[in-house]
Amino acid sequence: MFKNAIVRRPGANFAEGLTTVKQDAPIHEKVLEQHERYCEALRQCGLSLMQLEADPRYPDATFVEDTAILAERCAILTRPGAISREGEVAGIQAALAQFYPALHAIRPPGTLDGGDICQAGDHFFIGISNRTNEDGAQQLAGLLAEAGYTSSDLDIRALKDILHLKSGLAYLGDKRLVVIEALAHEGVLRDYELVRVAAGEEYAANCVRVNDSVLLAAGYPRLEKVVRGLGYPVMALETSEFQKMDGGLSCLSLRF
Ligand code: CIR
Repeated sequence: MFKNAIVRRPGANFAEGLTTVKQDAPIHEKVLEQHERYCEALRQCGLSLMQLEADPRYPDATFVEDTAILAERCAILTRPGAISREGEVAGIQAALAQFYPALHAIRPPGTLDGGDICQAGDHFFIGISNRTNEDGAQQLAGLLAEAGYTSSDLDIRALKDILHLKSGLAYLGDKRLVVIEALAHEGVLRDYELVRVAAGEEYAANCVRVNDSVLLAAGYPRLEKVVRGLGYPVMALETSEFQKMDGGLSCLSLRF
């Protein structure tokens, strides 16, 4: 069960963040509205929210998930793989200090984005991507092992359509993973029940189980039906403006 979440308001320069999506720029009013709905959904799931102010130095800073790995038995500050995002970690460190007495950190030359880390109970999948390098993955595996967690790596560098591992993989609980077809054949996933995302709905794979509910991007009816059919209450949320910046639902909060 999660009790808390940290979010950061999107700044006025949100549209200046990194993106590979060739679409119109996000509309600021809609960004704020979608972010507010997201915060409301987390509250409805029973979480207490720490809402950090926008930080204009870092247009991507609303994607707080990338800055830390939070588990019951350990907390680790990351070292984001994009240089423009490195400075985001200091602000999160300050926010986390009141919740975690000890914070570990990924050190150079390691890089690691939280979006590449998928926790499945006591096991963690670590994506090696254009943001998370092998050194960062190894450091994380070591820190997790010290805290009694196991982990396995998944190399996603050849998958051009996803930025982070969690762009294509989510843990629903109950030994069940939501997965895009391109990852479904990975050996390390073989002990799990796989909920495969239909072609054309890949973006929705980045869903988030929060306590009893699943937050799902709105507009992906096939996955929504399957997840509801498995018995999870679904909260469908508009994400169009975050999608324009390569972001999804999980990136917008740190839940713990
Ligand atoms: C970036 O490229 O870093 C941001 N524009 C999007 C980060 C999305 N984060 C995530 O999937 N965890």
